[in-house]
Amino acid sequence: MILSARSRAAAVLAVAALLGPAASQSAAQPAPASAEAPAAPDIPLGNVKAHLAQLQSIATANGGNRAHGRPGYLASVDYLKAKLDAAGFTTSLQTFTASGTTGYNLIADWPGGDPDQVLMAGAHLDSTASGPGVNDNGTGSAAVLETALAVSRAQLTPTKHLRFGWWGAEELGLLGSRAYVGSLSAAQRATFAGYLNFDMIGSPNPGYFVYDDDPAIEKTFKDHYAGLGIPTEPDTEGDGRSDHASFKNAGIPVGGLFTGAGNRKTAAQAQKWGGTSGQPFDRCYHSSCDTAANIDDTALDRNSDAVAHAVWTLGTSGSLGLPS
Ligand code: DPN
Ligand code: CA
Ligand code: ZN
Repeated sequence: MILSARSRAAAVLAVAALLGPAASQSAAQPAPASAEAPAAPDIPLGNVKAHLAQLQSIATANGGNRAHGRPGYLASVDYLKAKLDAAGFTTSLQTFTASGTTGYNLIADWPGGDPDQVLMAGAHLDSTASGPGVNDNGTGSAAVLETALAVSRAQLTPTKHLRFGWWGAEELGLLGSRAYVGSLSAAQRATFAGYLNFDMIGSPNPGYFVYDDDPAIEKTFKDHYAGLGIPTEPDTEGDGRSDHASFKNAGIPVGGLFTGAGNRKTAAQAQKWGGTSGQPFDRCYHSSCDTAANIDDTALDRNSDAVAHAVWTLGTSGSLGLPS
């Protein structure tokens, strides 16, 4: 039987009540290490939006964008790195060259976990040169950051080794993630249990798309949404078009979430998700109006919680696969 942490606590109390005071002390002992995973936290939307406000300010102060090779990109890296360093992560900057300019990936490792089972969550941090890129991809970047900070707040002791990554130059063709995966030896690649990608997860006319890729990862997201009564669809618009492709090409299991880009929401999708049929999921995709106003808060909140759910569920399960 699978119980949530809350219902497990209730069950322990109920058993203790039946057995009386003598038994209640042993029933309250800490659960053995083999017990089910700890429940994921509810990621505070306000924290995620505060990161988006900072990324918007960085773009505004740097010519309106956070693109590869522009000052707004490195300022974005600096903002995230300071938060992660303060939270106890081991961070590193990986450099690569793209379009004759230095690019940067930010990598943050949470100490502990099995080094031969790495679970990585990532997002591209660069915008296009056309705008601030708050939905694409401030949202994925902020949700992954806030999940990492939640790991620190919980002082999580996962079974897997947790790594978080923010990629440069995705908008030039997945170049940062390709450089990262290319820098790994075959032995290092073999340590990856999975890579979770988040690119555009707060689109203003949102859909709820789950990458139809590694079945165990996909199931983790779909079960989460099914439990909330929110219908999902496989991602057809974004398939292979973001940084997960770099990992998949190396044989690493991948999954992720997406709320839609330039494609238009159908009538059937508007029926199940609300919003406006016949209009793009993100009418500001790759344009100057992809600002802090270009966000659906409910989608961003739900997807941020789903990021944390997947990191907790997959990161604290006992094997390469899912808990049964
Ligand atoms: N690759 C994304 C971009 O940054 O433009 C667009 C995209 C993201 C498409 C996710 C599909 C899925
Ligand atoms: Ca939340
Ligand atoms: Zn993107």
